Order: sequence, then structure tokens, then C-alpha cells
Amino acid sequence: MQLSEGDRAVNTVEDRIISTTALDVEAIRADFPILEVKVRGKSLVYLDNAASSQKPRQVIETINAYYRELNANVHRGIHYLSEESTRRYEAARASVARFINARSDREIIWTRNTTEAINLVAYSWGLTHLGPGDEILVTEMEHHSNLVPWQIVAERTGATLRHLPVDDRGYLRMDLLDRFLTERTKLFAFTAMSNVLGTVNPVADLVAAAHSVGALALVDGAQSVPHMPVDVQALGCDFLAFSGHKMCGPTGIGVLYGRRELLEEMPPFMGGGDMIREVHLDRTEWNDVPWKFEAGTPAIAQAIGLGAAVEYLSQLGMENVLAHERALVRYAMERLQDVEGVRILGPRPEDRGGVVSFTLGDIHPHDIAALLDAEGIAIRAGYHCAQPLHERYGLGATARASFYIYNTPEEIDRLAQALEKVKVVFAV
Ligand code: 7TS
Repeated sequence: MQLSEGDRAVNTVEDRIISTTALDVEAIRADFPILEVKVRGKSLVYLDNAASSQKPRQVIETINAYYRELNANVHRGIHYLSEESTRRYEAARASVARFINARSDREIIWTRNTTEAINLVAYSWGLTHLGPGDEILVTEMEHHSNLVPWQIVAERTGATLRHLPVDDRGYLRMDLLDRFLTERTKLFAFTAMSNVLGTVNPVADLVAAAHSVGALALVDGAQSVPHMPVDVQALGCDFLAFSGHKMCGPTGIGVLYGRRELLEEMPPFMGGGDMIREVHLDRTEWNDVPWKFEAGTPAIAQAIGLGAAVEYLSQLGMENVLAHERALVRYAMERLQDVEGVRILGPRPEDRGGVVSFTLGDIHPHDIAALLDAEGIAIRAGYHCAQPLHERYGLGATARASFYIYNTPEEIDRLAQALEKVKVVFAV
């Protein structure tokens, strides 16, 4: 673990101004009812946004109204509620398509989350397109959900799984890309942003490199789509996976974007109702994409809720969301570095999103998290579902603070003050 040189913010006051002008944080905070909740008698400081974000009342009320006024199954009944539910469900798909600039709504498949979206590609595309001699390339900074499915596919197909290394500062080893990406590579699956290091990867360059050897590019957008502008046409990626619950939407809904030509020729992931056009006892004709991949009654209220979340974020402007988080992360890195004994993982603020993983002396991150919890501050401690990355840096576990649109510099001050208290408790 190393701290990069020249990380420190130079002008704290200016940072505060940036972070409070990119977004109207006070107005945003008023949209999130949970921020009024007292935790252990203290006002809540929610810094576990990389795990899941909080939900604005616009999303909560959309879901509530759906169940109160519209609830019915989609794509079946010829009755008002079913037709209106279907219309709203498909309108949410169109909102998501616009949000990531997909060419067509047909390129948006509803899944449960990022994990299911990646597994869909692994099982549908991976099992049918890979064999011995083929290679799948991932990176050392992947979340387990962009690693384990490829281990399973490699084992089943005889393909080889390779890992592009990270350097000591938390950047991908771009200098080694040519060595790892060869004509044997059939798929390059990588995260747009590390959920541990915060590193924002050069996605368009990585996609172009994959295409130059004839490989497909799958982007894990779980940490990018909620936090920065993402344009699938500009990036050129073949697949993009992300989760609704990390971007103000409900749990139980996620997205796989796929280029239409690829989706057309991929076999279904699961069989059942809704994904078929005709079924006979001995044969079945598949439905068109995207419904071919959506077997059974879907998460209707959740999809509509995600549609509301996407509209909410679009109104804020994703450039502003990114600017706000960049300012917060710069401030957080400065404040935490002032706490003696804190070591921060990952690159300089300009190259990262709103995630700061750290250790504090020899204090176990679970103890840090528990003591912060007593102060009303929610962070995450552990491997953050990226155990191989922790092994790469020789770390057992880390503590992680992660930010979103409603966080403030004052909350970061509270985090830093609470860490000083942790040190007192542990007599560090
Ligand atoms: N990929 C990345 C980069 C992630 O950060 C996560 C979740 C996932 C995939 C999986 O998303 P899911 O919605 O399918 O679970 N990351 C975290 C985290 O950092 N802490 O809890 C979940």
C-alpha cells in the first residue's frame, strides 16, 4: 500500500466552495428522508455509498404510487392496470437507455444487479463462444462479481483466465496491456472504477485496445454509472453492467447494456414465461431482445423506481455529480492524512472517484467501523468483495468511506474527528 506523491489538496476553502456549488447539497439532502434519522442518538453520517446509496423521496414516492395505483403484471393482461404498468415499465427502460446514450431501448436488459448482468454474459455468451486456447482477461482490481463468473466459465470451457496487474499506487499496468491482450483474448472484462482504490480507469482506451485484437469489451459500471457521465457509444463498449441500488434506485433491479447485434445472436440465459414468442411441447421460439433475456415476472416496481432515479440524477447533471464527489474526495484525503497513522490506498484525487479506503495503524478495520458506528458514522470494513486486490497489497482488510451527492465537507470533518477518538480508545 502506498500513498501517491502530491496528493494533498492545496486549498481547502476552495474545495469547500467547489463541493457546495457543483450541487445544491442542502436541497438534495432535503430529498433524502433517511438523512433525518438519528443513529445511536447522533445525526447519521452515511459514508457507505459504494455498497448502496440512499433513496430520494422522488423514488420512494414513485414506487409507493405504483403499488397504490397501478400494480399489475406486465406484457400480458388486456386491462388498464396491466397496460399502464407495461407502459411505465418500458418507459423506465427508455430513460435508462437515454441515461447511458444507448442507440436503442432494445439494448437495455433488466437484471437484478451488476452481478446478474455479468453472469448473464458469462453464461449466455461465455459458455457458447469460448474454448481451450481462448483467453478471458480481467484485472487485479475486480470486484468478485467480475471475477468469479469468469473463473466458472474458464473451468467449464477450458479457456484461460488472465489478470492485468495493478501497480503499487493503484493504477492498472497499462504498460503491460500488450502482453496480456493478444489475439487469443476473446473478452476483456474490467471495472470502470475500483470500489476499493477509487481508481477511474481509461475505459475508452481499454475498449479500443480490446477491439484492436478482436476481443469484446465488458465494462463493470457498478461504480461509474452512479457517479459520472457514461456514454456507451462514446466508450464503444460491447457490454456495460450496473446496479440500480447504488444510484438512488431500489434494490432488486440492475442493467445489462449490450450491443444489439451481440444480444440478437446470444442464446437465452434463463427459460420461462415472457422470454418466448411461441412454445410447443418439443420446441420454443424466443422472444425479441431484450425480452428474450427477461424470463418470468420481472421486478416491475423496481424498474419504474430506477427510471425515477435516473430522471433525478439527470436533473442534477452527472458532470456536477462527478465534480462534487471529486471535491469531496480531495478534501477527505487531506483531512484523513492529517490523522496520524492513517494510510490511504489508491491514486491521487484527480484520478479517482468518491471512494477512500484506508488503514489506521494496526487497528482492525472492523473495530474502526464499530467505533465510528457509535458516532453515527456508517463506513464499510473488510475486503469490499475484492479479496485478491487486498492480497496484492498484502492487506488483511481496509476501512472505506465512500461519498455521494448528499455528503458534505462537514461530514468528512466528523469522520476525521471520530478517527482521532478511535486512536484514543486504542491508545495509538
Ligand atoms: N462491481 C463493482 C465494481 C462493485 O463495486 C460492486 C458492488 C459490484 C460489482 C456488485 O454489485 P451488486 O449490486 O451486483 O452487488 N460493490 C459493493 C461494495 O463495494 N460494497 O458492497 C457492494
